Amino acid sequence: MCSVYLRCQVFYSFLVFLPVWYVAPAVADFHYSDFSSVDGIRMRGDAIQSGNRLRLTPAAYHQHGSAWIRYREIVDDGFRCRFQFQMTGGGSQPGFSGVGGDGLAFVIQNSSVTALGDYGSGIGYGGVGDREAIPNSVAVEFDTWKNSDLNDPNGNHVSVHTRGLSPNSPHEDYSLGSTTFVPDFLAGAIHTVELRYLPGVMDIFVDDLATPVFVVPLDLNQTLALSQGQAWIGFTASTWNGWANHDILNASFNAIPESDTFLMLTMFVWVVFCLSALFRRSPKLCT
Ligand SMILES: [Ca+2]
Ligand SMILES: [Ca+2]
Repeated sequence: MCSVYLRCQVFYSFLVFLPVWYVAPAVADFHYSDFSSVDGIRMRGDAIQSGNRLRLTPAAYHQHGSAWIRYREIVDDGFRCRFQFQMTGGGSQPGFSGVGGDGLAFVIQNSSVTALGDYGSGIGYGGVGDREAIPNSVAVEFDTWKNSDLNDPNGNHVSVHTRGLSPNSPHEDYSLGSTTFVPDFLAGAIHTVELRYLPGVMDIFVDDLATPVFVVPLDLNQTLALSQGQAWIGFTASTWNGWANHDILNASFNAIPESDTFLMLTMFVWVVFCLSALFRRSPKLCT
C-alpha cells in the first residue's frame, strides 16, 4: 500500500516538474574549451575548422565567414560570454598601408542560423549601401582596418554596432560606443574577451577581466526582435585588401540565471518534495 502511494507521489511530482525540465534545454549554455569538435556549430562562407580552432577567415584576399551556435540562447535576462581569439598572418595588397584586416566580431542576432554579412569593412556582420548585412543584430567588432569613409577612429579598435531590426552597418553612425584603448590585435597574441550583459548595459573586457575597456547602454529586448528572449550567438570576420587568419580558440556562454544552478536547484526541490511525501506517509521512518 505504502509503495503504491509512494510511486504515485513520485509520478505526480514528475508531472509537476516536467514543465521545468521541458524549459531547461532552452537555457542550455555552451562551453567549448576548444574546437577540436564543431558539433553544434553552423559555419558559412569561408569559415572552417582548422585543427582545434574556428578559422573564420584565412589570411587571404576577399574572404568572409561566420560561425553560429546551432540553437538560440536565452539572452534577454543577461549573460556572460567569454572567448579567446588570435589574428595571425596579417598582410595587405601593395599600395595599402594597413598591416592586416579587416577584423572579427561577436554577434547576437535573431535573423538566421546561417547569417553572413559583407566582405572587407563589413567584418562579416554589416554591409555598406545595399551590400549583404545581418538584420536584427548587435555586433561587437574588433576592427583592424581603418575605413575613413565609415569614420573608423583608427585601424585597431572595438566598437558595438546595431541598427535594430534593419541590416547592421559598420558605419560609426551606428555605434553605441567604441574605444581605441585596446591591445594591438594584429601583433599575434591571444586575446581574452568577456562580455557581461544585463538589461540596460553591457560591459566589455579585453585581457584585463577586472576592468572593462568600455561600457555601452544596451537593452536587447528593446533593440532586437527576440524569440521568447532568445537569439543566436556567434562570430563573423572578413578580409579584402588586408587580411589575417581570424581564429576563435574557445568560447563559453552562461545565461543569467545560470542553467547549471537552475537545474541543480530544481533537482534539489524535487528530492525534498519526494522525501517529505515519504516521511509524511511513513512516520516510522523518522524514528
Ligand atoms: Ca574597419
Ligand atoms: Ca569600425
